[in-house]
Amino acid sequence: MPRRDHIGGWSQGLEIILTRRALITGITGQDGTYLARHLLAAGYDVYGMVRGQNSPSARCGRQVHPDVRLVNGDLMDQSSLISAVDRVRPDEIYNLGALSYVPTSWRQPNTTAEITGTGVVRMLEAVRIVAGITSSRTPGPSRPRFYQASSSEMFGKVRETPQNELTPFHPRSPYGVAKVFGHYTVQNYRESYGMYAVSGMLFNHESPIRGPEFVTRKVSLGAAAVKLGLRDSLRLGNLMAERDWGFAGDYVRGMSMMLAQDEPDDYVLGTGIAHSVRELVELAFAHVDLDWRDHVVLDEALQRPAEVDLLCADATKAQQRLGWKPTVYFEELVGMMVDSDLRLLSGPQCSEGGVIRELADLW
Ligand code: NAP
Ligand code: G4F
Repeated sequence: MPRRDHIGGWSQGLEIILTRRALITGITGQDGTYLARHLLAAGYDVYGMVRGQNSPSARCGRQVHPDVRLVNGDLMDQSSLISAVDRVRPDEIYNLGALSYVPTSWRQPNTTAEITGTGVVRMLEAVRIVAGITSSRTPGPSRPRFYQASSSEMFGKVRETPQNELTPFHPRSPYGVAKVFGHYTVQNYRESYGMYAVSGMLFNHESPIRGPEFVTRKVSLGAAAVKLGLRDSLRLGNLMAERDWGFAGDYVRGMSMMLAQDEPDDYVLGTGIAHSVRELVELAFAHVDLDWRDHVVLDEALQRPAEVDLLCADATKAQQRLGWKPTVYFEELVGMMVDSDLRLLSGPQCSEGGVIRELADLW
């Protein structure tokens, strides 16, 4: 049943009843895909921003949901963002676009700062300018709601465990630094302009469509590839690092819950349970009846210049105020990912060799 509502403010109070409209940056990514599905099922008109001919995902042929309408825009380019927001006039904006792979951020720190950090200012400015929000702290009739994809990477070298909304930041990578900048920018626009802008401080969340460079997917693909005899080994870096891994489908539900509150605020989302990379590998290989020690090769080159040793969420605030809680935990998640990759690597795509070749380059 489509959810219908008064148009948030773009109509300047006209009593027109319209379907709510969401604009998602990062629509081609994991979270963009899950969020689009979630909002479409809730009856939203969903618009996704794509980088047009510059999009690596478009070149790789990643599909966006057919019911999502596409608009062009690049977080590096202010004018394109103003045009996109002006064209869509969204009630809700989800800024998920980022250079999100942590190791790349050391190789491209300036680009990371531009996309993952300053990109947040550009999106907020686009919304502010198109909505006609001035320096007055009294919000006008036009009050679109803005979600920023903040990250547990901001906690970095953690000052306490578990981490909550008040835990101090100590980012360990150019990516983490850029996310801290974006996070404080959202807070500042809320305080300066009365904008409805929130940050979700999300811990690692994964799925069968997670990018193959991230460790969970690298391991699920690796275990499936070894089981099917497509490879003998998997090269990995630091097995001691611990993360709080949850399921992406649960986290996009949390994003939408944050924008449904009367007042804007920031929330941590995570399962509250940390596991090591070693446990991840052990579980994934055991799932296909293999012993990881026969196949995993440690590679010094995959160690990071500065590591985040342990992340573990305290999501009490989200549980109490939003009523959010995860439905999928580590063991089920890993099994789901390995099973999906067994199907993927056994399927026709793989006889073409495309997926495996792409992975061989990454590994
Ligand atoms: P992802 O799969 O890496 O997707 C990143 C998206 O950003 C892609 O759609 C990419 O588009 C887009 N993008 C990159 N550069 C852009 C630019 N210049 N302009 C516009 N879009 C651009 O990331 P994800 O896992 O879905 O994560 C979504 C967001 O949540 C990111 O901001 C990430 O940093 C943050 N986050 C993720 C996690 C997690 O565990 N997944 C946890 C905390 C926070 P192309 O297809 O054009 O490259
Ligand atoms: O899967 P990862 O690359 O994720 P990381 O660095 O935690 O970042 C992800 O989660 C963040 C939220 O905390 C997001 F903000 C960010 O955008 C991204 O989605 O690495 C996880 C851990 C690291 O400690 C890494 O050193 O796995 C360790 N690891 C060990 N071997 C490896 C590998 N990581 C990767 N990617 N590849 C390896 O071979």
